[in-house]
Amino acid sequence: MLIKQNPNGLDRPFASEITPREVYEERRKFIARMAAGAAVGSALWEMANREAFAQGVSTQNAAPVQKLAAKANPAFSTTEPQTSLRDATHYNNFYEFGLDKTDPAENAHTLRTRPWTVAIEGEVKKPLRLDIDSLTKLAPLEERIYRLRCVEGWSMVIPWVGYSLSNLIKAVEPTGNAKYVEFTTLADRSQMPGLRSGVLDWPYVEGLRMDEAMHPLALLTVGMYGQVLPNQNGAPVRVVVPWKYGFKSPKSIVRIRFTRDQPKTAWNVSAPREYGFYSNVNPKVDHPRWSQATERRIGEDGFFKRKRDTLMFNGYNEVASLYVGMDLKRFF
Ligand SMILES: Nc1nc2c(c(=O)[nH]1)N[C@H]1C(S)=C(S)[C@@H](COP(=O)(O)O)O[C@H]1N2
Ligand SMILES: [Mo]
Repeated sequence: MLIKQNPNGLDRPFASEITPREVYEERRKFIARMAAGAAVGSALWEMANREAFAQGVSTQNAAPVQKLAAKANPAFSTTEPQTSLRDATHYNNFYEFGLDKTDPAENAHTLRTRPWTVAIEGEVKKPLRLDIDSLTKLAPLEERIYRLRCVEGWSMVIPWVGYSLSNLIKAVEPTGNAKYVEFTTLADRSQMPGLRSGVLDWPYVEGLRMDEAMHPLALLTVGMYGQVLPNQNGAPVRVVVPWKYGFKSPKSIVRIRFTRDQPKTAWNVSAPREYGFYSNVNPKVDHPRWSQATERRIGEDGFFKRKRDTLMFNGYNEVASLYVGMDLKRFF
């Protein structure tokens, strides 16, 4: 998120050279603290691994892989080659587990995804508190292969599992005052070592305008690659909004609130000049510190591989009607 693209034109950025100083310092503090806890942590981790071995499950992740059946939805899917599961689960942004791309895969095993309750409240006639199983069963699960583009200038193609967020919205019957939807994600220091970093005001909050949230492409997501979501990808429930930058897809959601006023979103609060409320993918509106015209597809990063052109709305032109008459340079 805060990492600038490599100014020397090579594909791979060198974090120490290009990371803003405050982030770099936060990261060093974080690493130092992690190292201090490592002696205890690694002993525990080894015990957990031994237990996992005994039970015959993967040692990569504390949780065994759980399959999740879903019907393919080709009408909502790209036919572009998919990013490998390995890349999609080892190159992540989930700052609650650290600032480096490999931190979530290493650290997110401490996230407890059960029991898990999501509160749906605010300007609604029928507020709901749903446990993760009821939430998963609220509508038939679909597999949708979406492009997701990070504001940092890389993208992936991932087969997500979930259903249109609109199903959940209709179930709670929003009042006429509901103009926006706010998503609040888990912020628990006992599970999330990254909360010690002051890089964002926790909890991580995101938001959408009602018509954006109602758009059928907006996906309430509980799985990927035919499995329940791995912790580092936002278990047990996240939202994926494929026409917006990746940070508009909040992970590990605990509250969905309907509001009259535009929600205060974490990235917008931290750097309002850099991250707007809308944050639609737009190759013509550069980030103040780098161009947004092109992107690197994860997995295609060879020395000779050309970058791809970034597409307006990440190629999801069907959402253009939501923004008719809006100056997208102003509402970035
Ligand atoms: N709670 C939470 N959600 C988050 C983030 C985060 O740091 N915390 N990072 C965002 C960013 S910047 C991106 S690009 C995507 C990355 O999703 P992925 O790791 O599943 O590809 O998650 C988004 N959702
Ligand atoms: Mo991102």
